[in-house]
Amino acid sequence: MKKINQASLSRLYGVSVFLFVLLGATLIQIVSAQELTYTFENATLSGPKTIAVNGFRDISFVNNSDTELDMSVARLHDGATRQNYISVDKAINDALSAEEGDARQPIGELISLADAVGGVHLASDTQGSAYLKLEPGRYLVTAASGGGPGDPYKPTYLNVTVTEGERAEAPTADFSLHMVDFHFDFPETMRAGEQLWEVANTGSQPHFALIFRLLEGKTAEDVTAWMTDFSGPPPVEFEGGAFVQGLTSGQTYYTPVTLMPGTYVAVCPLPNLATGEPHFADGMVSTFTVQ
Ligand SMILES: [Cu+2]
Repeated sequence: MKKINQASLSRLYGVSVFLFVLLGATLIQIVSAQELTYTFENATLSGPKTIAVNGFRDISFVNNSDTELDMSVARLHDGATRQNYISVDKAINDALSAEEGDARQPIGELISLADAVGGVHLASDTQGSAYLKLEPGRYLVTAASGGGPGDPYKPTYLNVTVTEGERAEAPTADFSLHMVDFHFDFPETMRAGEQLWEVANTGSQPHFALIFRLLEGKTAEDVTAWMTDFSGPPPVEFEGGAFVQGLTSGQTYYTPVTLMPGTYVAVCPLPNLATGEPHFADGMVSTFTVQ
């Protein structure tokens, strides 16, 4: 039997320390490589296709294009396919941009296929972030431009799988917004500057919020009248507004929002699944002051 002397022992020890350090460095790299960024560039959406996490994760979204973009995330239900989701997503946007379109049926189908868990709305060549709740399952990230009247909806989709990973806790929010059927619970006065909002859809229908700064002398009624056909000059200032992404029932996400002093109005224009009337006609319109 070969005799192990002091020198070979210490060499062995040196090698194991080296391997241990190398392993540690690799593990640290894997963990920090889980910085999640989805980028839309050259008509292509790219980003991590597998994520190991369970809970609220901070996700960055980058729009390296010359158009406004919605980047959103949906969790597919068991049995729902990418193709099901894509055709329903197209049907909703076709209906929303048509003159007399009725998006109620495809919205109902979407609810049965997937949970809308949040996202960001980005101007051209900008980036943003949001904390989204990710649990093991199959997801689709969508980057979409257009969608209004005379502006074709152009979506790009990316399949993402979330596997069981470290439990991620929710961040601490500065403000909590609840969207219900059919109301927003904004206080009368909000603080100017950047805040992290927790947004929860505690209603039964999908909701989102367009948040506009009112032009001097304009009212919420002017906004809802303008939004029925978008004719005439807008009663709002687009700069300094905010966009709360669509969430299906029971979903919560966290979004940074920066408001400047002024009077704001929040509206949800999605159709009431029972009547077809916009949610703002049923009361989903709030005015608040930012100072
Ligand atoms: Cu709504």
